[in-house]
Parts: sequence; C-alpha cells; structure tokens
Amino acid sequence: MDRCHNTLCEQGYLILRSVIPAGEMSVVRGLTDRIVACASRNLEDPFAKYYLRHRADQGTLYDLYQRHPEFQPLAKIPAVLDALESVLGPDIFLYENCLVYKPRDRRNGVPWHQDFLSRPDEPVKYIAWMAIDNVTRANGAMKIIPGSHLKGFLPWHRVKGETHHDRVNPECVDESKAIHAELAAGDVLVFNQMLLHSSDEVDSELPRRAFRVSYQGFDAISTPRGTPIVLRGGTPESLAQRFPNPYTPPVQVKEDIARRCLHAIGWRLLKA
Ligand SMILES: O=C(O)CCC(=O)C(=O)O
Repeated sequence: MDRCHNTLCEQGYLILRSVIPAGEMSVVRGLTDRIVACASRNLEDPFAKYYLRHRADQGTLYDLYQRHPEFQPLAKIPAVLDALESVLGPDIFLYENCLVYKPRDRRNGVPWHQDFLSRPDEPVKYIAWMAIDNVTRANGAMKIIPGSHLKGFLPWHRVKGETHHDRVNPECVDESKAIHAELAAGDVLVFNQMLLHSSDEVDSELPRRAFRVSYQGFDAISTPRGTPIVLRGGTPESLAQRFPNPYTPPVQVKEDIARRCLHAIGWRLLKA
C-alpha cells in the first residue's frame, strides 16, 4: 500500500503486472471482438439516451461497464482498487469507463493530453488502463512522462472536430522524457489524470485494446453522465461523516410543491 502510494504520488503512475485473471481476460477478449464489430455498424443504440454514444470511428466505445456485465469484474480487480485506495482513500466510485483501441483504417494517434482537462475543479481522478492485448511500441503503447502530473493542469487548447480534441499546448511537453508503457495482456497501468500521456499513430495487424476506467474518491460526487457507481467502501458511517448536513430538497422540488399548492388553492377559490 505504501509502495503504491509513494510511486503514484512521485511518478504519477504504476504498472501492476498480471492482475487480470486469465478467465476474465478470455471472456472479455472474445466479447470485445463482437462489440467492436457491431459498434462499427453504428446501429441505433437505446442506451445512448443514458450513456455516451459509441465512437467506433475514433476507437472509443463508452460505458462498457454499464452495457456489458462481463466488464464489471475488471473495474473491481482487488489489486487495482488496493492501489487506488492508497491515493483516493477507502471510498471509491466509477467516474467514467470506455474501451480504447486503434482502428487500422483511421488516424489513430492520440495527442499529448491530461484527462478531463475541462473539469479542473473536480476532485482528482485516477485511471486504470487495462491491457486486453499485448501492448508494445509497434501496436501503440501509451507514452507517458513520469512525474509530469506534479505540474498540475497545464495550458491546453481544443481542436474542434478532431478526435481527442482537448490537447496540452506543445510547448508544455518535453517529449525527450517520455517512455513507452509496454504491457502484457492482463497488466494494468494506473495513472494520475494529470500525467501527460499520448500514443502514436500505428498501422499494425496486432490489435491494441484496453479497458480504461476512471475512478474518484467521495470528496464530491458527480459523473459526466449516467450515475456514479460505488466500487469500494461507501459505508453508511463513511457517508454520514463526509456529508453530515441534513437533506434539503433541491430548489426545483420546492418550486414544484409551491406551484401545486397555489394550483390547489386557485381551484378551491374558483369553485367557491
Ligand atoms: O489509448 C490510447 O492510446 C490513449 C488513451 C488515453 O488517452 C487515456 O486513457 O486517457
């Protein structure tokens, strides 16, 4: 626990080797082939109302945890949650999740960025990037700059219409310090959202798929969409300690009640 905490705090990342059980790997690998094949047909998706639309053209399929129960054990791998607990504390929820892969016929590079750049005021998030295939430089390993998270959020810009549109300004990235995070299938790269990362455009026959899960502690509870899903902790005592204020209904609820009362009074006066 201390080793994880120190490495994640100092380097901003940690690689956990062979932590995805073999049985789960083979289930997820077969399923992923089918999910990608179907998503590539861009069919109508009843879940898009609740979750993000898949972007097969960008190699990103969203909310697999919610859409396919086979992904749920991956988001709860004890070794990953233990490492996360060392930096996030005992209460952890799922903030966002997606499958990331590199479609061969597309511009599939990912420019240098930090995650959730447009939400800098939210509590810190850590990401577990779970290798479903062997990941090497040749098929598009993640490039990371160790320690870069220590600078906090860096100046960034948005390139409209582009895949991975939020990018850190190039002058803030010292590529000479980058390393490739090569992983075997079943390894997990855990990193701080502020760690600078990217991946090269590749044209490889070898698939490069990863299940990417973002986690947050309970300092504030919100997600970009859907609902937060508690993955560890969340005891009633912990909630009571963190959120000790009595419940006050949101303003809109109060307004609805007031409107209904006025309506009822109005009817009675009309009838009288
Ligand atoms: O899969 C990639 O190449 C990049 C993924 C990424 O940027 C991320 O997980 O935040």
